[in-house]
Amino acid sequence: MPPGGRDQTDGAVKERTDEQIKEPSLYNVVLLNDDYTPMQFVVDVLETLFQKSPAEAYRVMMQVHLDGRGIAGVYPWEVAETKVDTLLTLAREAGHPLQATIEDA
Ligand code: TYC
Repeated sequence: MPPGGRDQTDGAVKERTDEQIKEPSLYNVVLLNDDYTPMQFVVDVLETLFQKSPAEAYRVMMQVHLDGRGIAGVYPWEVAETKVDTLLTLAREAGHPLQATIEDA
């Protein structure tokens, strides 16, 4: 029987007892500073794409502006990838050089 599979004991359903549920690994979406992307554009994407409040979006944008980088959000891998794809597409379409990376959380 494969791990976690069922057997045929008297028609009873056996509970899985030999495997633990694993939470998905999490990844930081990290925004990088540049000299050209307007502050308001960064605040807007933090609000719309990363569901930040206006105050939190401004705080994260200023952290990136002053420190060079900052965490926009923490997600499972495929969500983080999609967020970065969307972010880069929005930035490119608006003509801004905004960049982001994914790192282990
Ligand atoms: N440094 C940019 C400016 O002065 C603002 C900025 C903030 C750009 C955050 C990118 O990820 C960024 N207009």
